Amino acid sequence: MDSMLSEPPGRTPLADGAETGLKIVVVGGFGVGKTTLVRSVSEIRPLNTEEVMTQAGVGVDDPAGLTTKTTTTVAFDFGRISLNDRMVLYLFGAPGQERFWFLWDRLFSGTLGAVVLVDTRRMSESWYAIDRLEHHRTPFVVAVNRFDDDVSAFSLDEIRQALSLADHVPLIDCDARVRSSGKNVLITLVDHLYELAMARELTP
Ligand SMILES: Nc1nc2c(ncn2[C@@H]2O[C@H](COP(=O)(O)OP(=O)(O)OP(=O)(O)O)[C@@H](O)[C@H]2O)c(=O)[nH]1
Ligand SMILES: [Mg+2]
Repeated sequence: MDSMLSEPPGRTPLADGAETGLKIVVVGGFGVGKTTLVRSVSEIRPLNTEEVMTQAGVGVDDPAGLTTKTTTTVAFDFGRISLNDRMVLYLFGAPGQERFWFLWDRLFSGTLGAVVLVDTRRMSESWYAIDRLEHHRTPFVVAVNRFDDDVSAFSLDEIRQALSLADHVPLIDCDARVRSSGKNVLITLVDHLYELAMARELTP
């Protein structure tokens, strides 16, 4: 994570009035920036289970052109962010590599909503995440993590089509390294969850 771009996590205590805790998962393919997002928004020192990728992983860990990536998540990331005095999100970042995908279904248990992170250079990496969330009927938003060396410049409409996303699924740009941008993704998800809850209430 680029420390210039996000504030270091402090030891913010949980607000006394915090009464609503929501479990949120951050999913997506290998190296799309899930750990980076959890780290940049978390107000506590995040738990990361990063392991260095070594020669032993050649042919198994596919960095797919991610030349600066040296570690990978082998279990999950955990962080916390208070959206306001009452609402706290508990963030779980999933491991991106296929050999750890068996952990996802457990991670989804009790989850209220999810963020699917997408790297437009490797969009197909996100299909599995979307498929699993739809299977679990977990509401989600899709956030496009724009990398500096990404020259593809796909528009959000093109990305929506490529991922076959329904119109009601929120799709936004973000920079996973920037706290305010990550927070905006989470607020978009909470707004979406709220709208879905309201629509359910209005349905006779
Ligand atoms: N330039 C740029 N680099 C980024 C961005 N987001 C993440 N990175 C870098 O990309 C690499 C991958 O980020 P991670 O957060 O480890 O990705 P991940 O999705 O958790 O990866 P796995 O857990 O291994 O699947 C790291 O070196 C980050 O510093 C971004 O928006 N722009
Ligand atoms: Mg990770």
